[in-house]
Amino acid sequence: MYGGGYIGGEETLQTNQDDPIALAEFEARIAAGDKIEPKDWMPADYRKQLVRMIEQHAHSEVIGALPEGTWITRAPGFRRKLALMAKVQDEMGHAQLLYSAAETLGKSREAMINDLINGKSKYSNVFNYPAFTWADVAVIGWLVDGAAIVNQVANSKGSYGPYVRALERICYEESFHLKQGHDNVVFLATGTEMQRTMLQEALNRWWQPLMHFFGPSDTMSVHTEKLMRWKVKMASNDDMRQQFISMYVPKIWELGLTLPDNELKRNPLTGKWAFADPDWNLFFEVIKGNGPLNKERLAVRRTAEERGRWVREALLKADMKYTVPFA
Ligand code: FAQ
Repeated sequence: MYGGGYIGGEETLQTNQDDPIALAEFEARIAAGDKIEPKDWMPADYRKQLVRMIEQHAHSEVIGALPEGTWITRAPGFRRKLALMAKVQDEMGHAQLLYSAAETLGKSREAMINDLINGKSKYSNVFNYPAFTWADVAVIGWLVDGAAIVNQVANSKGSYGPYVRALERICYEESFHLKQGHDNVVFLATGTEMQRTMLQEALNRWWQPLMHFFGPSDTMSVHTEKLMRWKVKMASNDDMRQQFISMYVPKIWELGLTLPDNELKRNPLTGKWAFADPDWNLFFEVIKGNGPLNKERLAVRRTAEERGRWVREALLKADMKYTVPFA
């Protein structure tokens, strides 16, 4: 029996939610490194936090397919087009895996999709920006995927079985995406003056959204403390940001590119990087729905949902045992 949580989008309270013995046993299992499975007892807030986080992650994969997706028809050359198509398909596959993991916690896929298109659920800030040129696609493939890997490799060691198994598989595919993004970046970085300029401009555009990607600084983060105690989140926002910077800044500089942050500097004694504090007001505006492309992104998904309705209904009438969310 579920230990309390969402059923069909409604939150239900189980009688033993406040049972201190059950909670102590649960926390002991987490501390011992056990995986929690869907039918195990769990505190209502653990369930709620997981639904929130996995659902936001799934939505990010769906919306994240859009900036690159618009470049499939314009990819320079057949091989790059094939690789990009495969990547975009993978991202949608990740969404499927993640929605399935969230469904094990009792929230229906339909309720999740509705919350996305109605603007009730969040998705990653980074996908509310335009991909003006092919260099934006290269930067997304290398650095947005690189940032996602930092986060997902950490969280794949977490406590909730269905989520960590989904993340393990996702990480394999993201590693391929990273290589295709890196290949595109190196090609442009070693190309003509015009290609290098195009790449540098894209990098300048994406740096701030990438700094925001890991979430608000630890002092502003609302959920980190509890999520880390329950091993849902395995590193804090600032630690993940620091890890990303230390992995990628040297590689970016090696290519002769610059970053729009004059404060970026590695402390040789601690190995830690100093960097300019990201503009958090801008971040909160973007995640509230006021970024450059939030409205357009949701409008695209809403249209896809409407246009695919007849397919879902036809499949249901054909007595299929599952629903097809993205026809
Ligand atoms: N964007 O208390 P915290 C990808 C919200 S997948 C939007 O620190 P938390 C693949 C947060 O929800 C990318 N909102 O939150 C790909 C909360 O608001 P709420 C997605 C954000 O959960 C690549 C509030 O701020 N990855 O890229 C963001 O402890 C290329 C307070 O924040 C995941 O979702 C943000 N960046 O830590 C696809 C991974 N950051 O809900 C296509 C799983 C924070 O209370 C192409 N998620 N907020 O209203 C996580 O690891 C965590 O949820 C964090 C945030 C680290 C994102």
